[in-house]
Amino acid sequence: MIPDDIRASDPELFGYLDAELVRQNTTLQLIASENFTSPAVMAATGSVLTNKYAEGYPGKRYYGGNQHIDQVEELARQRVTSLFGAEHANVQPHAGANANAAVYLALLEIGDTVLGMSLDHGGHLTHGSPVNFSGRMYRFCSYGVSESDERIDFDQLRDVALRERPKLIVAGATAYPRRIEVEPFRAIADEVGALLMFDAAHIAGLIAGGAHPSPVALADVVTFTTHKTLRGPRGGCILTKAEHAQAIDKAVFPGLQGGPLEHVVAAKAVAFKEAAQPSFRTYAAQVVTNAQALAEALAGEGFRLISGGTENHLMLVDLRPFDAELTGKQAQEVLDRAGITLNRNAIPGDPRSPFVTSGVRIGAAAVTTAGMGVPEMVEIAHLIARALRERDDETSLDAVRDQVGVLCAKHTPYPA
Ligand code: DSN
Repeated sequence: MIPDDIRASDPELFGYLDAELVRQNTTLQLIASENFTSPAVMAATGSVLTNKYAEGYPGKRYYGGNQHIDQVEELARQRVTSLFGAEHANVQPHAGANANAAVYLALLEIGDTVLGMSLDHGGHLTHGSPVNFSGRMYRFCSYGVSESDERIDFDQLRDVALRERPKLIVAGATAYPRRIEVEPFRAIADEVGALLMFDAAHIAGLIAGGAHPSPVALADVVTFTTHKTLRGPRGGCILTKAEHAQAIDKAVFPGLQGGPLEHVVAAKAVAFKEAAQPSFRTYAAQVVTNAQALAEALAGEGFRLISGGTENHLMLVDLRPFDAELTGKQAQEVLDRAGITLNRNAIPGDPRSPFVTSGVRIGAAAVTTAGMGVPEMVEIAHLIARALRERDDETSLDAVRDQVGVLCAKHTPYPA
């Protein structure tokens, strides 16, 4: 993918990029927040737009020479508002964390109370973790999943909201395998007079593709990343009601960020167009079908699925019924050796530390992009189980890695 003359100009650096391409093409990518972008998205990301400063917004820039940049950013805004049926969009956040920070900056004062999902039940660092700016600058309280069904506990959420009277409620998660309906969040927010932000980072592609319900009509603000199920470049985006548009734009720039990454904004525009195609609806539905097939096959191998399964692109796997001694950390390391990439993840009520964990998180978005379907999901479950069961036997791990190679050779994301 890298032209020979460019590779020759810096063999050391481009050698690493070549090696990463081989890794992505020949091993299984099951990290739930990753995907494979199209060559068009990568072409925009690697374009001349990386050279341009464009602080401000279309028509209101602090630098000259932005006539084409304005067209690019306006196109991105139009495409994303049309894709999600939103009143206003800010496409400049460099990442999901920046998008969330900008919303807090726009809607809150330092020290205001916010209610978000706790990190150890599937929330995100920016939903109030004490080690994150969110938990240090705002008074976060949290809700989680219920012990009985491991789904969001709306009774608890309402109790906490009534007691703490948050100014903002944050819906959304990074490790939650069920659909998140916006209606109960809206009802509780209205009851306590709170604003509602929906962090759709993980499921934006499922929403765009019609596989999940959209929170856009009922949430005051929706944030998301463009590189997970939405399959665009790494970056963030904010959709908002018109009444918050000015505050959100001011919070992103000049409040939080300097010059926007317009090459990434261009790549976002490409991804928004791709996500509006009928084929993306087929993709989003297949992601959910594949995740469910993988979850079912893993259950058949003796793993326990948090909440009993999945309704989105990811699953959280409790390793303990499969092998009480096996930690998430060990599983991640063993599977890496076998060519299967995923991440350890705390499960609700995990007795082990977040660095060790009793679970792993698995996503189907990237392997679905690579063209895999239900039969491959069943095979992947067998390969995961075999690698973990026979983890002390290097010959077995080599055999699994060979089978992974065969699978990836049939479904290569970036063929030569
Ligand atoms: N790091 C992302 C994830 O893996 O879910 C969230 O920011």
